[in-house]
Amino acid sequence: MQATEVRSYKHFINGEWVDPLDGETIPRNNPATGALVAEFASGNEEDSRRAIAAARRAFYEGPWPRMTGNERGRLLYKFAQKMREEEEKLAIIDVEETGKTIRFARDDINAAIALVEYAAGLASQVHGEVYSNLGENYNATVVREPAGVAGLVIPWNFPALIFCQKAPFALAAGCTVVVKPSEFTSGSALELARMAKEAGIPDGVLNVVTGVGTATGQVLAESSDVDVLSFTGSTATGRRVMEAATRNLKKLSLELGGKAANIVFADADLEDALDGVLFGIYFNQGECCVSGTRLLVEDSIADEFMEKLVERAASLKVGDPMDEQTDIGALINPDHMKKVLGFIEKGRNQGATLRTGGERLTGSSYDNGAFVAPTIFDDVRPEMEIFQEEIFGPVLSVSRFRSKEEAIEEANAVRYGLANSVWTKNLDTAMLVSRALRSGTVWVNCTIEVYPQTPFGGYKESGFGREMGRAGMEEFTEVKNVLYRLGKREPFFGGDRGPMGV
Ligand code: TXE
Repeated sequence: MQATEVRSYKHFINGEWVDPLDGETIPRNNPATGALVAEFASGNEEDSRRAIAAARRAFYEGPWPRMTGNERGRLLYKFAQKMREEEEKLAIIDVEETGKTIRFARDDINAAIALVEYAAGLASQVHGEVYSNLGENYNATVVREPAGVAGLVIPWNFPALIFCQKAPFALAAGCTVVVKPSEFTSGSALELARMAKEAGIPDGVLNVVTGVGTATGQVLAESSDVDVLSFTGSTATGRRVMEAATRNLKKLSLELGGKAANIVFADADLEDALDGVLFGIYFNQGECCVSGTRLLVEDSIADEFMEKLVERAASLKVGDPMDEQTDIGALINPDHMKKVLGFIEKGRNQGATLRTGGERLTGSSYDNGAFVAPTIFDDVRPEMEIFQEEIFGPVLSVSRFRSKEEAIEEANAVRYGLANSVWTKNLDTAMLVSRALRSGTVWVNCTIEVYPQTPFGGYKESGFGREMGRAGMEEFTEVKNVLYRLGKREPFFGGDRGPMGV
């Protein structure tokens, strides 16, 4: 099933492949087979500083921030075309390094390309405001400027996709960037950097430094030469990043954990809801920040709904991620699998009812991989850990509700607020519930659908700041007000002009 030989990468700094200063590498084994698939440079703090210095130089001295928006957009389009030419390669790299299925990896790459294309269009649309109503002697131009050097820290669950939720938006704004991908899944980020260079994006504009987060990523958060940091990862690491970012009070956006609920009302199209709930939890092995890890189902239909759900979950095909028919691939690594199995154990011990799954899959085709059976717990109460904590695996926690108010209260009874989904055909219910949900995204009669145009981010401990859409690009800008005084200044002392000029 391995499509390529072992890939060996260095850092990508200032348009060149650069050896890590320590000469150390990080091996990556395919989590589905255990086979070695890649080796990444194990960067240290100084490697990170070199990448930041290259981005800083490219920002102060290079052409990128000085180009017209159209010119930047044209190069981003070329970058998207390069990605299209190598989309299968990118998909296979993400499969081999994450354990996700090829079917979904292809979707990821398609979506990633669409993000670059959208950001290319945005590049020519960055604009500000002019106030010409401040009296005849004044003109205020409120401009959006590139924020400077952007540090982008990427997790392992959607390596190419999350890269493209951030990098092209920062580039469209005119920033130069240093990307720190996950140490487990750095391959596609490095290939993307190469493609960006081939597309004509100038050296130093897009740098990738690899290694463990506590060395390379931490320096991006701390460095006074990084002006804006966009981080996606766990809430615990997000807290550390936020503390480190106080060093130069950099602009920060954090996309952290989630505990999304699918809320199914009795008046929903139950076939659609069933499909959405299954997709919501088992897509990408449940390793999404927006995975529908909780199901809140209206009591009057719960028994029947659960019966069908359990049957459908048990029939999903778990296994070889390169098999086009596979529904659920491998978890990212054995340690993470242990963590997921630990949550399953807690669910059992805390009194939830295990309806299906609940174990690691074993047997010849599974033994070398991190495969967990699609799992469903019924009778889950808000005080249980499986209701509250981000499991990041194929584990669904089901609770029942009797009224809209109860559904809203339970959906909001977690510290996260990234996304939720509502399934109902009643317009009043749809609007009322979606307004009351404390999350950055609410899907109504759909789930985990993300478009380049629409902003994405969290409430509560899911973080702050937005990715994608115009708001996602604006995260990488600073707003500057330039006030022009025309003609002769009226004296302040000795005149009758107030300090505010109004
Ligand atoms: O995440 P980390 P991990 C959740 C999920 C998962 C848990 C742990 O629940 O089980 O996080 O995963 C870099 N300064 N999510 O340990 O540590 C790190 O190298 C700067 C949710 O992999 O948050 C990687 O590139 N950077 C999430 C990135 O941060 C640091 C997706 C994320 O790693 C750093 C993935 C530091 N001190 C996991 N330490 C989502 N929101 O989608 C690490 N990193």
